[in-house]
Amino acid sequence: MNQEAWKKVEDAVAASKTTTIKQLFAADPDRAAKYTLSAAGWTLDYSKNRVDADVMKALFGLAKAANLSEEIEKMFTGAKINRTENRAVLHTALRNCDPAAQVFVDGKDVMPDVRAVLAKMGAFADAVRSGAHRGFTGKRIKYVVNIGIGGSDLGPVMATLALAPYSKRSIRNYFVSNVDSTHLAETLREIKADQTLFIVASKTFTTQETMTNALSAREWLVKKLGDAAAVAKHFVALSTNEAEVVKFGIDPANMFAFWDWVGGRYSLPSAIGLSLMISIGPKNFGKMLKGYWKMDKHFRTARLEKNMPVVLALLGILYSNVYGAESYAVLPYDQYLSRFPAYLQQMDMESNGKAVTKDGQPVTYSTGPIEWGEPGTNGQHSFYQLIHQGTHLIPADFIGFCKTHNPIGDHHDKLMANLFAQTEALAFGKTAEQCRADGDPEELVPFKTFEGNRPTNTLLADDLTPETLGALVALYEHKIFTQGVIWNVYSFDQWGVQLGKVLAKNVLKDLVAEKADLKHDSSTNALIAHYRKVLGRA
Ligand code: G6Q
Repeated sequence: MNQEAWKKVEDAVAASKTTTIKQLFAADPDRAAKYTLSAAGWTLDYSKNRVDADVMKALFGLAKAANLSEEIEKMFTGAKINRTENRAVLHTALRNCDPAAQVFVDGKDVMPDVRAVLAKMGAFADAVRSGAHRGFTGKRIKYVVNIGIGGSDLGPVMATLALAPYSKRSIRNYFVSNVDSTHLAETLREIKADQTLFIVASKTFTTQETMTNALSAREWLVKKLGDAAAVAKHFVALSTNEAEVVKFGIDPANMFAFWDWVGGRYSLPSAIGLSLMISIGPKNFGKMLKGYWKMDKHFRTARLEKNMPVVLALLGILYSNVYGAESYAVLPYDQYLSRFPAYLQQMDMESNGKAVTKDGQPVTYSTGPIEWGEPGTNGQHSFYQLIHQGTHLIPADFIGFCKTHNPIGDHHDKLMANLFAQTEALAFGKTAEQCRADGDPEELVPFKTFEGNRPTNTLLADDLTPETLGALVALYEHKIFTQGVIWNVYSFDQWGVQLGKVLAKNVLKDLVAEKADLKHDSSTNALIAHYRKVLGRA
């Protein structure tokens, strides 16, 4: 981080640190309006944060000192900003809805390929939905099973749940990710082979978990249908690796491509979204892309002070690096977004969970925060206690929609009342005097007092649609990008994930070897030996 700009942030915070959120509101009746932004169907109210004009100015200075605007341009125009893998970072090209747009990587415009794959996905999704594409025995497809993990799973799972109101209910979506055979077995119990489409989603097509699940699924299908030729009608692949797809036995005609400049955790708007597209249809998928695109354009063109992803990023940096917050909570007040926190967890923690700067030096400040959350109001009956009265500072993003897809009685008013009331209570707390005025006995006052001054952001949209979902995902993608730029880390590699892939292979050899020759540490050796003994291996 730029030292001079950082010092200004620290100075601005020091000057206002003792002022509480409550005092900030009391001092400025227009505060809510001043600290509210709109973009791509979303409104962000960030007034319930520990910031004043000076702190925000210093934070924007930090972004400017990191040349954020130039870095944004580099990403959008295909520069190889993922230097440790020597790749461009162009998930924004996947949802560039401008029919005349050109985006170049190594002198080649990638947009024609992007449009061609989208058209191929659309035609296939329509064929599955209409019944034009049928199974080997002539039956319609009723079950779609996405086999993938990490970036090839979490996005489609999250979005398929989120957009269930737009789904074709006669087609049921399943997602198998874990190499634990239970995940596959329990799914196979629910489906019928002659009505199932398996989508093998893997950028590399070499990931152990996915390949193991895909091979077992294929074996099951061939056994059930009694003919290996059935695979052609029941398996498609989403990948960048045609050679491996062919090796697996899937015809390239049934492969939907994407490219090395699409990171796994940013791949939902690529071919990886095929299961979602089959569920909600190409038209709705297109609307989701449009939502992403709107937020992309906002991020690229809005000045920093009015830029929603930038503001969210800077607030996150304030709490991580000045106030020492180690985590932040994302709390969607919408059941359809139940997997959104898990999806964001990967996006954020895999992107900025880095301890080395772009110059290869150890960072001297904390980077990627721990992200976690659950849908409201469930969380209120569990971990909110700690957010209100615990010793950790946990900034939180509250996400809600003014309208519901399921209007029943006054449920939605109650849901939203909870959202608004929580941010109010977190910011303003409850004083000892208020407790006494409420008649609390003196000995209980310390326990029933709420300090308040807990920061929150509130994100509101009219309703949860493909468009607002796309914009929401893009908002967090760009927030994370911005933080990576300011922390000066590479946000688009994931060597920790690669390490896991290699280590498991080494241990597997020792688990299954005829005779064990264990060369790990004493703990790992003992665990492997115990496992082998239980299974009767020498
Ligand atoms: C995402 C990560 C990782 C990846 C999975 C699956 O950014 O790289 O989560 O998506 O390891 O990889 P494949 O798609 O190659 O199977």
